[in-house]
Amino acid sequence: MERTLSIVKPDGVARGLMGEVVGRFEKAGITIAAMKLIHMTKKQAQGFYAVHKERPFFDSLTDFMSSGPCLVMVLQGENVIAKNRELMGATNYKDAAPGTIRADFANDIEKNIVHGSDAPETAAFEIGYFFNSFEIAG
Ligand code: 3AN
Repeated sequence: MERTLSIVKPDGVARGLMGEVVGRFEKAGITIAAMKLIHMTKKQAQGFYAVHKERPFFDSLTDFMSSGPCLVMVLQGENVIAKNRELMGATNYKDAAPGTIRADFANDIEKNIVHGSDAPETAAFEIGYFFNSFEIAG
């Protein structure tokens, strides 16, 4: 059993894609153990993406992530970190496999609809960034 953090980013929420993304998780048999809408400040977005602070896109990315509400979720299940990343598709929508969320909906490398943790350590940090233990069911 594994947990991962999923985010429907501000572009996905604004475009009405929350239901679409949640539906894909449900159809894939992934358990949603927690979910809430949040609107991050710039500082909170900088803290979340601290691993990317030296990257040239950090300022723009944290502006974007604090520009509107995000749907943050804890997903749970066997191998769920990899499963979620498979459903999301590659970071660059141009490289994303057909049928993935990013291939179907993204048209920008930064505003790419969803985020998913990439390893158990990052999942633990990212889940703890948004949720306390009482907010996670299951
Ligand atoms: P992923 O979200 O697929 O794990 P990361 O962790 O490499 O990708 O990047 C975090 C986020 O930073 C991406 N989801 C995307 O929004 C943004 N990003 C990544 N690479 C670029 C880039 N070359 N230009 C602009 N934004 C980028």
